[in-house]
Amino acid sequence: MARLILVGPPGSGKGTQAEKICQASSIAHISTGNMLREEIASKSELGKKVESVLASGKLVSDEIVIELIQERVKKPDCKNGFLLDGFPRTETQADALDALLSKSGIPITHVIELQVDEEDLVQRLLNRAKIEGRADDTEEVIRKRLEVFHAQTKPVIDHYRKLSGVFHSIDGAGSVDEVFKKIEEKLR
Ligand code: B4P
Repeated sequence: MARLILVGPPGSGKGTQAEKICQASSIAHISTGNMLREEIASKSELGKKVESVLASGKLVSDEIVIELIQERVKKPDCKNGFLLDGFPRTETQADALDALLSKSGIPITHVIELQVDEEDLVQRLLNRAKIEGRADDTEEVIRKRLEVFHAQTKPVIDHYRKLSGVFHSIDGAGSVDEVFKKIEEKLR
């Protein structure tokens, strides 16, 4: 049973690859970004609270995101395995995940890192802005998200890097299918 974490900077292809992986292996796709955007779209209390945070490129509080994950992994579709996309993003979130998984005796099987040149990341997200118009895909906010990634998420990835046999770093340049092929090889 696969339990994956997909890590990388904004625009590295996490959401894109997560959908392909989950479809191919019938595991649940857990994207904290999507969950937060759904809350915003439904105008829930939580959505109202986090809308300006997402639009600014900063991170939503650990407390909110950890609670979302704790509830989400209990759902029946996670029984066959799951892929975490965009979580954990801080050391506090990583500690909470460790505690949650060790309590349930279900260790992570793979951590996949996607590496992409920084200017390519900005270009990808600016291209997406033209198609989807996401509030956080302006150049100023994209740069802020990259800054937040380096300050808060990079240390989390460096922590997982030490897990030999579990951690795999993948070159995220190239077409979506080329990158997916490289991930599939690691998952085999
Ligand atoms: P996310 O939704 O996780 O946004 P993201 O990091 O930009 O990744 P996304 O999955 O959307 O993009 P992808 O790289 O696939 O987070 C958004 C916000 O939510 C955060 O800033 C934060 O405020 C909040 N949040 C989420 N999780 C949180 C947490 N745990 N704690 C606190 N706050 C949290 O794709 C980008 C673009 O590149 C797409 O247009 C795609 O088509 C393109 N692309 C992908 N692969 C490509 C390729 N190989 N070649 C060319 N283009 C490619």
